[in-house]
Amino acid sequence: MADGAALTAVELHRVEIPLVTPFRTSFGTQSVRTALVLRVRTERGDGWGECVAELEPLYSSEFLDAAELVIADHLLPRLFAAGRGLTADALAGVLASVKGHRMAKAALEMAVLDAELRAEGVSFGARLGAVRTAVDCGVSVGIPESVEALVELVGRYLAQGYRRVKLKIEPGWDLEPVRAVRERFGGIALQVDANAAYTLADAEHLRALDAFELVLIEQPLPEDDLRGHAELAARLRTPLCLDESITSARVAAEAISVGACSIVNVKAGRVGGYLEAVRVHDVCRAAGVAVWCGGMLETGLGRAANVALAALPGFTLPGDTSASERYWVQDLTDPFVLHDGRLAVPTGPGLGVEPDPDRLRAWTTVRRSVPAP
Ligand code: SMG
Ligand code: MG
Repeated sequence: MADGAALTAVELHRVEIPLVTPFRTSFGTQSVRTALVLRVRTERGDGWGECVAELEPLYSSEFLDAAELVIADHLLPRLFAAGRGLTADALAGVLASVKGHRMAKAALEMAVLDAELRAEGVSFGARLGAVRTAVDCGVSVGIPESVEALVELVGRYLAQGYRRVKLKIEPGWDLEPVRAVRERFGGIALQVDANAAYTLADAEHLRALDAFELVLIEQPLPEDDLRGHAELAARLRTPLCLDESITSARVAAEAISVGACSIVNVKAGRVGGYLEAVRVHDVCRAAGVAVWCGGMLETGLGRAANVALAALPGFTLPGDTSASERYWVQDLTDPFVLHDGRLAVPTGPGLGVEPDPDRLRAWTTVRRSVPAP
């Protein structure tokens, strides 16, 4: 097998970018996004990737320092050893002996895929199977200090054109904020995300959310509790959606078959890459389960890939694919701008966007380059 372009070096840039508003979820608050940007250098040109692991292992077990270490010490040696056998399609197989670390693997796959597509002159959207030129966008709203502040914030996002609003909830911040937003804004598309903050003992309490005609409730229970989600789903009228639990297309198929969810949030980092994300989409579509594209506060790099993914036919609900200005004063790439509640799918080769070299340099706190041996 010699149809790939061998890697000659990989650069790891740890980047810190301040968020325009702090983002609070049930597991913590972020005011600055620390991202790991990868640049792969290959015989046929460069490619960019972004690792969505968070600074601390609070969303999932992965975290940035671990991702950096596993990439440098365990994943790159395997990619270098693959030589010209390394294609984006082959990458997951090359790394399969390393267990877990899906966000780290996904970032490498994204960069290798980007290099490949740039060399071929093909866009991410075309490669993944996009059928739309623009995607409907929602916005994910963190937990602010008060219900009044929340209503104010939601009003601002709706005025900007977002087509759906997602509220973060946790015990003690659920019925009241949801009621306030529903009463103030009428029949908007509204959904909630609990980031696994509840247990099955809260089933009756969560059932009170049925009164608000939500699009869905996202990940109310722990990541490994498919059975609990199935029991809860049977007791609620509101559709259950899984995020953290869905770590592969196989798990998606299992979750659907046991009745643990009827909608799936697709995040490429969480499932090990954009190619597996497409397989999650395929499994769900075949089962008649709607999917939407999740978000991990990506820079324009990850956003470009997410928007391309969200243009696949099964992505029938608006995603957490918000415009650059929802997150940053300035994005790492040219900004993604909302038009009529939609973002345009990039059409250029690969991701169709690149980091601005000056901003990348200015915002990088640690940079290291790992050359091929
Ligand atoms: O990228 O707009 C975004 C954030 C979307 O709410 C969002 N993501 O559980 O779905 C989720 C969270 C995980 C990241 S919180 C830092
Ligand atoms: Mg979520």
